Amino acid sequence: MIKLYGTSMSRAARSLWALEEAGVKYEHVPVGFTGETRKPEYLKINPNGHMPALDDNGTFLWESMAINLYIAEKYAKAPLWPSTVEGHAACYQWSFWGMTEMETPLLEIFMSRMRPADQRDEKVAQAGIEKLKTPLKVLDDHLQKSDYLLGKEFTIADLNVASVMSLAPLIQLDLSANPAAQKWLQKCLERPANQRAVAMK
Ligand SMILES: N[C@@H](CCC(=O)N[C@@H](CS)C(=O)NCC(=O)O)C(=O)O
Repeated sequence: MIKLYGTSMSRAARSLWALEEAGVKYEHVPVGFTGETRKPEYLKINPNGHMPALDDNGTFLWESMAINLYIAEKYAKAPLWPSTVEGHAACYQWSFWGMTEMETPLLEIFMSRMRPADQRDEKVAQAGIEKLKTPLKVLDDHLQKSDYLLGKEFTIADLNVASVMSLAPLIQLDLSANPAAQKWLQKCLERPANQRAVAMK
C-alpha cells in the first residue's frame, strides 16, 4: 500500500491532491508539526525531517514536486500526465517555475502576515508582492490564451503551480491585476480532489 506522510496543513496537501486526482489507493499518515518529523523513525523516511514523504511499497521519495511528478507519471493517464515528451517537459517547466519563482515570495508574505499582530512586518510582505509581479504577469499572459497551463485540459502542471499558489487567498494576495490567473487558480482549487485533500487531517 502507498503511504503519504504529512498533514494537509503542509505541503503534503499538494501530494494528497495528486493522489486524489490520480485515483490511487493510499494510506494517509498525518504527521504533524509537533516534532514528529524529527523522530528517528521519520528521519529514515525523509532525512530532511520535512513533509511530505512518500513510501510506494519500498520506494521512498521526498520533495513534494518530485513526489507529484512521480505519482502522475506512474499512476495517472493523460491528460493529468500528458502522453508526449513535450508535454512532460512542459510539466517539469511549470512545476520548477512554481517552486523557484513563486514559492519563496509567497512564503515571505505568509511569514510576515500570518503572525500575531506585534510580529507582522508589512515591509517584508510588500517586498514579496513586488517579487511576484513578474511571475504573475508571465502566468496571466499565458492563461489569457489558454484554459490551463498546457492547453484545454487540467494536468499535473496546473496542480503543482496551483498548489504553490494556494497560499494566495490565505495571505490576502490581491490578484485583481491578473484576472486570468485569478480565475484559473480558483477553478483549480475548487476541484473535488483538492477539496478532499484539504479536508484531511
Ligand atoms: N521543498 C520541500 C519543503 C518541505 C517542507 O519544508 N515542509 C514543511 C511543511 S510545509 C515541514 O515539513 N515542516 C516541518 C518541519 O520541518 O519539521 C518540499 O516541497 O517537499
